[in-house]
Amino acid sequence: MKMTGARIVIESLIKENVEVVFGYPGGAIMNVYDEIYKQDKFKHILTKHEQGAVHMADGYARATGKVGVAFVTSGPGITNAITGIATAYTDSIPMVVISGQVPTTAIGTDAFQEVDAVGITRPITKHNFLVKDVKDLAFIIKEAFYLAKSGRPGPVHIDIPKNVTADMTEFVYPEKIELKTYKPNYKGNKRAIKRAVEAIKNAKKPVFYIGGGSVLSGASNIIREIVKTTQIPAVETLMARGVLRYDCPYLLGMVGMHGSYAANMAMNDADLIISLGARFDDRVTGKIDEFAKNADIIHIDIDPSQIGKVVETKYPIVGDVKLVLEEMMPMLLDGIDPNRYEEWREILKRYKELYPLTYSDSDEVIKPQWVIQITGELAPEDAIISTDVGQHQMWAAQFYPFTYPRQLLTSGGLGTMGFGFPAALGAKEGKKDKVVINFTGDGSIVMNIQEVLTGYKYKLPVINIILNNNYLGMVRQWQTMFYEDRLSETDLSDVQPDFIKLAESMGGRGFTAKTKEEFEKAFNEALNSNAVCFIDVQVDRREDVLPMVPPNSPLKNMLVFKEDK
Ligand SMILES: Cc1ncc(C[n+]2csc(CCOP(=O)(O)OP(=O)(O)O)c2C)c(N)n1
Repeated sequence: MKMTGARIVIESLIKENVEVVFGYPGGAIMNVYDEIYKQDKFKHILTKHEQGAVHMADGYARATGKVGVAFVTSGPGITNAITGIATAYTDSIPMVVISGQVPTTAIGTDAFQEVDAVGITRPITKHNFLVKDVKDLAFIIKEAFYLAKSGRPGPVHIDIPKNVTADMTEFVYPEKIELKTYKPNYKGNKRAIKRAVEAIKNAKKPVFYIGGGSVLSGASNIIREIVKTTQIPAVETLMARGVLRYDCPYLLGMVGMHGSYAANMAMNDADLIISLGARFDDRVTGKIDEFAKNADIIHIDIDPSQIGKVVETKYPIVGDVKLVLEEMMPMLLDGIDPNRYEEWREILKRYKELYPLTYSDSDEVIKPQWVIQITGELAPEDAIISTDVGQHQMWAAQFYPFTYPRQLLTSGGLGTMGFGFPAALGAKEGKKDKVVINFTGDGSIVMNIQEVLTGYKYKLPVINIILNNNYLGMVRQWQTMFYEDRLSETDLSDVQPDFIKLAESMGGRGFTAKTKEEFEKAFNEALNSNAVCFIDVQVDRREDVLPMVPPNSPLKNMLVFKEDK
C-alpha cells in the first residue's frame, strides 16, 4: 500500500512492537505528529523538554531491556536531545531517536531551525542516518532498531527532512536484515575460552570484575551460579550493581573511586582479573600505570574495540558475556577446586572486616547514608532505583541493598545531572507495578524538575528523595579535599526552592524531613500516594563520600577515613 513517509514511520514502529514514544513536537516533525494523532497502537508521552524525553526513553530501556524511542523536532529540538543521547551512548543503552529536519532542498541554507543534526550526533550515536528518499525510510528504521539492540547496544539517530515525511511510496517493512559490514560476534572463540578457563584454574588470586555489559547481556543468573560454584571473589562496577545480590558472600562490593576497600584491594592484589563486560573506566582503574600490576587479564566483551583499549589483555574473548559464560561453565566445573582460592578469600575477608563500608550515624542530624539504608529497608525488595549525579549517587551505589540487575538506573559513563527523575518516569511507564525511587541532590533535581508535570499528566508516581545538603555536594567535596576548601560557586543555601510548593504547583506532593522520624513518615506516605513526590531531606551538609581514591592515584592509595585526607 502507498503511504506517506510520516505514516511509514508510524507503521514501522508498530511493526517493531513499540509500546511508547517519548517526545516533543515542532515544525519539521509535524507530519509525523499528525499521524500519531490518527493512531492508537502506541502511546505518546509528551514531555516538557526534549532532554526529559530522551532520558525517559533511556530509563524505560534500562528498566525493561526494550528499545527506548524518542521523537524531537529539528534545530533546538535535536540539540536539546543531545545530552540524553550522549548519556545513553556512554552506557550502551538501546534507543532510537527520530528527529525532524528542514526539507532536503533547504538543507545547507541556514534555514529556520536547521542544524547539521547528523553531524552533531555522529560521535555520540552507535550509528545515524539522514533519510534523503522516502523509499529508503522503512529499511532505515528496521536497520536502526536492529543496530540499537544488537551487539553492543546504543542509541541510533534518524534525521528525516519534512518533505520526506510528506512524500509517498509503497510501504514494505523488511522481515530480515543483512548488513555486510556489521556482524556482532556473540559466541566467543572456543580455543580462547579454553585458554581462559585454564588460566582461571591455575590462578591463585582471581577476581571477577563485573561490568554493565553483564546487565545488558542478561548474564546475571549464570554469573551468580559460577561465582557460587567457583567461590571466586567478585567486584561490581557502578553499572553492574545488582548482578550479584548485595548479600552474596563472594561479593566484595563496588570497585573504583568510591568502591569498597576490599574490592579495590582485590583488583590491586589479584593475579587474574576476569572482566565480564566492563570497560576499565578511569574511575575504576585509578592511575593506569599502577593498575593491577601482577594480574593477567581475561577480557570478555561483545565490542572488539573495547579489548586492549586501556589495559593489555592476555586472554581476549570477543562475545556476549552470557553466551561465553554458558560455554565456559561446564569446562570450569570440570575439575575446579574452590579450595584453591581459600587463602585469597581469607585475605579479602580480612580487608572487608578491617575497613567495612561505614559511616558515623547521628541522631542530631540526618546522615545521607542512613537515608539510603532505611529506604532499602522500607521499600519493596524489587523497587527500581534511579539516581542523579553527585554524592547521593555514590551513597546509593554503596549502601542500597541491590538484589537484581536493572534495579539501578544511573548515568555511569557521562555522569549526567538531571538524568534521574526523567529516567525514573520512563522506568515507571515501562514497569507500572514497581515502586520507583529517585535519589537526587538539591543541585541535580532542579535540572529537569519541569517533568513533574509529565508525571502528573500520565499518572507516573515516582518518589524523589532529595538528599539536600544545600551544596553541589560532590564538587564541594573535591574543593574541600583538593582546593583547600575554597568553595567556589557550590554553596546553594542562599537560594533554595520550596520543594513542597513546587511539587504541589505541578500536581505532585511534597514533604520535608529534618529528623529520622519525619523521613520515615514522609516515605511511607509517599509510598501510598499516587503522585510524583519530593521528599526534601535536610542532611548533614559536610558529609564526604568515603572511601575515596584521589583522581589519578593508584587504587591502593585509598582515603578510608576523613582524617586520611
Ligand atoms: C549536567 C552536569 N553539570 C555539571 C556536573 C558536574 N557535577 C558533578 S556532581 C555535581 C554536584 C551535584 O550536586 P547535587 O545534585 O546537589 O548532589 P550532591 O553531590 O550534593 O549529592 C556537579 C555540579 C554534572 N555531573 N552534570
